[in-house]
Amino acid sequence: MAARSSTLDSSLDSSLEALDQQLARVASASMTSVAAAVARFRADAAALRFHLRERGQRPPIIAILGGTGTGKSTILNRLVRHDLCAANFRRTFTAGAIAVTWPAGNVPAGWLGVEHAALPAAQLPARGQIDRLTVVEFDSELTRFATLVDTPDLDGDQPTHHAQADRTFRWADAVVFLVTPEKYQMTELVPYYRLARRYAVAAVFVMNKAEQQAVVDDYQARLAGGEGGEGGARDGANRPTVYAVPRDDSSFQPPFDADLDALRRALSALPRPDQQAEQEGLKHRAADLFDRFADQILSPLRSDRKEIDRLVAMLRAMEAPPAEVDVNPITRQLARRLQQRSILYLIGPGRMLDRVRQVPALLARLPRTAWDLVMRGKADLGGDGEEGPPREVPDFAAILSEQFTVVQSRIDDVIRSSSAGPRWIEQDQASYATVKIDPARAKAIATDELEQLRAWLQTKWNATPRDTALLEKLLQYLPGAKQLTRWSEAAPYLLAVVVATHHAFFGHIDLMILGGYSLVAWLTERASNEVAARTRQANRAIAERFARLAHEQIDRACAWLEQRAPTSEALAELQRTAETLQGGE
Ligand SMILES: Nc1nc2c(ncn2[C@@H]2O[C@H](COP(=O)(O)OP(=O)(O)OP(=O)(O)O)[C@@H](O)[C@H]2O)c(=O)[nH]1
Ligand SMILES: [Mg+2]
Repeated sequence: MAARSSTLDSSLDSSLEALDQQLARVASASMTSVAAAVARFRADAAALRFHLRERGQRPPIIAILGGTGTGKSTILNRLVRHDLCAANFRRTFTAGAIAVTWPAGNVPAGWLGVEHAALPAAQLPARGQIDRLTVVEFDSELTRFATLVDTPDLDGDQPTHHAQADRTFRWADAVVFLVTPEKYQMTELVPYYRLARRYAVAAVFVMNKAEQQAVVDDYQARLAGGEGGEGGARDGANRPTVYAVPRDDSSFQPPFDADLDALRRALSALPRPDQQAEQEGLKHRAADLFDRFADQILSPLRSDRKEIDRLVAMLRAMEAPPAEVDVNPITRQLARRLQQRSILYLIGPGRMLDRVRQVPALLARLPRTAWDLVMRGKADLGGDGEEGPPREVPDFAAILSEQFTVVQSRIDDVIRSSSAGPRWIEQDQASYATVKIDPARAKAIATDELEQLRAWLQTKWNATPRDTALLEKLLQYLPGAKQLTRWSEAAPYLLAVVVATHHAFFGHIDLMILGGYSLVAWLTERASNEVAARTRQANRAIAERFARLAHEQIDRACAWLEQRAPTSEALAELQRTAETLQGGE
């Protein structure tokens, strides 16, 4: 067995270890499309690493594989002449691998890559548990020379059972394939016949519940690669022995060299495949692992990565200003949106002047009215008939939050309209939901900035001395407004602005913070650079904060996308490591 420590084996072993660690590092749980393939690869790689290790004097571990109800548990009990495994007419009964061994140390620690659980005698017979190895310590003439493993069925409607049985196959040193006259043609076993040959795993064929030799012979012929073309365990001339165990109520007697006693003897003295065949088998396992790695892990992750890079670029482009223009497209859209909204309330320059002419009547009620408006948010504007029913005021907070939702749905559209996006979302809905920032944060930007502007205006309002000269200036644009001068002490130009801000001035024209048609701009250009500057500042602050929030939202979407596959560098590294698996080919 010196070959077990050959350079090939140790380099394979370190390749597998490196690949396993890399996979553990880069293939996070969020890469749901390959999660199953990764888990399976890592499990099979662990099995191969087990086979690369020196077996020493340990008896072979023999897995009993077959369809449900073929009698795997029953046969094991008959082989050791004791009811250790629970047999049941109910189908797909055994739920996890059960190792019957003597002494317990003959099942190496870590075998099967699952937790081991020793079953006390009081809890027999064993039924097994998913993802766990039940270990039954039992001394018998057979267990001194072989460890037997009962497995769940390979063909029931329980996929988890199949997975448990498949894993046992990967870890076993030898296999007993158990069929019945009803089931010996089942296709589920065929790939395992092939793999057992390919991996140089000793295979023993048994027909349970046999009633006539002809059926046993037919099974043997199939195995030999005759009709049915099942890949054959041996060539036609050299047919494998098929052991037969008669159905309980049958009078059929199998030949003495192929009955239950013969099977027990054969399993007690199972020859190991020769060294060269064993080495070939290991190489084949490595090659199959590599192929599976390339097809089921690397290649899907590569195409996912490509898609991620494309989508991230699209999302980034949403906020990248075109060359030479220093405007974030997202805020530009917001500005346009606010303007469109506000435009509903715009009455055009001509109409505006008409309204201005009505101002004296309105201002006659100032500053009381204005103060009420500013401080309490409402006031009786009096029925001068012209106002009609008060129109709805643009709700800037709502517009910002809506516009933010627009940004979010544009992001969502980019992801969903991609080829992989819907699959990623479907597979990880919970995490996708956490990507979205609460639009209330956009709302808060408007509320906050307008509040700051209002507070600033109010401070100015309260400031002394009142700037009567400026009001005069303002009022000179208002035909017939001279009479207003007597209000000037209490109503500086700021009042006009504040009143405009609070819809009292021109009906319900709002302060159009953003957009070109700004009432504030109209007033302030003529009245106060200071107010204009402060208003523009609020304007900028809203745009900047909105852009930052949108950027954060895009960042989060990109980060979520990035988690769907490793980076290109990590994939290249995985590929390089995986290729070393082929070293022995
Ligand atoms: N008549 C008869 N019944 C048998 C024979 N061998 C097994 N059985 C019965 O077939 C049923 C299934 O046997 P099990 O040993 O539980 O079969 P299994 O392959 O372990 O089934 P799963 O654990 O579901 O995969 C049980 O009711 C057994 O008693 C036999 O040789 N003759
Ligand atoms: Mg069973």
